[in-house]
Amino acid sequence: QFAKPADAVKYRESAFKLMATHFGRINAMAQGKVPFDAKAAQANAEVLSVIAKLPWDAFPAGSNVGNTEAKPEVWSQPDKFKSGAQLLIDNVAKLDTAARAGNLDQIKAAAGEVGKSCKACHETYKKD
Ligand code: ASC
Repeated sequence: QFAKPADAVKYRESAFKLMATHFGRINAMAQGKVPFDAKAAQANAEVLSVIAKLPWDAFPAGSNVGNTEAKPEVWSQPDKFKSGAQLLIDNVAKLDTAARAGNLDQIKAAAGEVGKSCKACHETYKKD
């Protein structure tokens, strides 16, 4: 799928970067830092739902290379890593549902859970 291990690193970093961008826009509304815009929340959640599925196939064996921020635990605890990824995907789906409904209270709750999913994996699988 990737010609070189470094291509996988670049791909997953790009996906995480986009995830942070689109989640950040929703989270700013959820946290009251910018005014709630239902249409923008919905558009960003739709994109986020797709992006949240992308990074996980970009951790092939042998791609713990270069200046990757991934810890070796990604490859030594693959089942736990996968279930953490799935939890994020599920929580993002709930955020998408809340955003489609245009319900800010639901968006706040769901965004909180998404943030927790990000953080939980970072603690184990990402270098600081
Ligand atoms: C974000 C972002 C993360 C997570 C994390 C949650 O918006 O860029 O990496 O949330 O900070 O704790």
